[in-house]
Amino acid sequence: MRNTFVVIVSILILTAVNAQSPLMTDEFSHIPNAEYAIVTYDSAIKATVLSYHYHDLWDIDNDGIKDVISFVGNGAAHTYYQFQVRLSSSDTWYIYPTFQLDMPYYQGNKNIKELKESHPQFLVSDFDHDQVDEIYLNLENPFGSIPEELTAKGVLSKRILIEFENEKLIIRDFNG
Ligand SMILES: [Ca+2]
Ligand SMILES: [Ca+2]
Repeated sequence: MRNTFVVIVSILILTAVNAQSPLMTDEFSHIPNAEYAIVTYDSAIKATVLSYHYHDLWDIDNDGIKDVISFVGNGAAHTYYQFQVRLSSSDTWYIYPTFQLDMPYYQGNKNIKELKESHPQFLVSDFDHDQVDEIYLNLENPFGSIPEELTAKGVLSKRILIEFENEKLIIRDFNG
């Protein structure tokens, strides 16, 4: 009985590892930020899905432990990626279905002039110089949008900052 259990657990672990294996297909061998890319198979849409999982770079909630910023692909030919973030302080995924980008690549710091242009779409930096990083997203594309509840709170542009403040994530217009 115990052996059966071990075999089942081993199969489950192998399945999990295969599902999360980085870049095993030629199709994804030359993509940007490949070290953070994850390829999974989504049986619901019968497609290979590419996602980005930035897990060791930033501490958004300032608790001394790195948080995870993910962009989960939709598996389409022109892939759009949904933004989500897991904060270590709450161990919770915060998922934003309308925050979609087609180029969720981290390209290092950019100055304000570069940010005024259409790229990058994603950046993490300490914009307000309080020693804690904020997340910048540029959602100016056909699939990215601001949900009505945020528009009602005054988020009027598609270039936004996401920051941890008073124990929660705050979203506001980027005024660079
Ligand atoms: Ca953290
Ligand atoms: Ca800051």
